[in-house]
Amino acid sequence: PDTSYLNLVQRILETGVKKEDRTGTGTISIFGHQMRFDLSKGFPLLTTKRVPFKLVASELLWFIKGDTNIRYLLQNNNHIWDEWAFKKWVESDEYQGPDMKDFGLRATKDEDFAKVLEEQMAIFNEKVLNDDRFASNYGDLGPVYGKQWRSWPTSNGESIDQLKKVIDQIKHNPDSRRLIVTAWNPAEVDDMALPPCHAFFQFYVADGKLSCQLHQRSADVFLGVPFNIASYALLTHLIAHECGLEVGEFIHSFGDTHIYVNHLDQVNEQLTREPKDLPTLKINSDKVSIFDMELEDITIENYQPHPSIKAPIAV
Ligand code: THF
Repeated sequence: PDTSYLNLVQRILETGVKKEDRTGTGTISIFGHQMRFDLSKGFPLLTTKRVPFKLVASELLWFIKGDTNIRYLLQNNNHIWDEWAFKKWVESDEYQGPDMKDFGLRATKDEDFAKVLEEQMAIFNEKVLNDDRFASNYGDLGPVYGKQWRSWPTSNGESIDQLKKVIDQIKHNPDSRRLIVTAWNPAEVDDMALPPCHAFFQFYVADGKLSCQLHQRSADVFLGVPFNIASYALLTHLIAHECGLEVGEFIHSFGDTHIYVNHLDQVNEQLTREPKDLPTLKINSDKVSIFDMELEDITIENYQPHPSIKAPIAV
């Protein structure tokens, strides 16, 4: 069940190199890795710590909608993108509050500052939720995943709905070797709050089964990767459901694969835990199109993981 994930963690601890990074936190890193998950054998949600599946699902539905504004996430009590919107806000001319330079790193080292940050983020979130003008100016992360998946801009002013097209191709041209969606748009990377980490994915249909392979350029193995595995497994299930296919494999390929140095106690704790049976995914069979799916249509059953393990996110 969690074995391939725990093997990845082990491999980084044993062979990784110490490497500084953009966030100033420091990582242990390897370059290049691949994991395979047979989706017919259970849903790959880690069992050696609790992964909040509702947050995975609401983030994926947000991508599928083509949304790039965190307001939808906040409405669903999902805070995994808050820091990146907040960063754009505190770097803007309109922000007049206390100095927030390097807030992510400072909050892990200074408790008083962490309180001030928490207050400022609460004020920010409240405004994104309730003030339309503020939300459209500062709740938006720029042309991130949702925009590239659903409306990649072309040079003649039109746009390409990559997700709709790929589903259409899976239905009508399943042997195609071009079943691709890319979020990595070189022309727009500089306008994004964060350039895409899970950047490029491809589908494959054989024996009535749908498989998906992702290339992830940068992977935060403790906090991000458990979400990323579950997110693409869910996407593969949803598309297979719409196309009348069974699920095959999810293949997760990585570039810079790292453990932040302030997650080392957490991964060592996790390595001592015995994996449990995988849960199963249930999709509301009254709905067909992934574009009609809502949070309550997607549920996870028989999930009895070990307790969650907290860790600070690097910004
Ligand atoms: N930045 C970094 N440093 N790591 C990432 O994994 C990451 N992402 C997204 C964007 N930037 C990133 C955001 N995804 C959590 C999980 C996924 C995230 C961001 C944060 C997280 O903190 N998870 C907690 C639970 C959080 C909660 O309950 O609110 C956990 O314990 O799993 C990767 O795409």
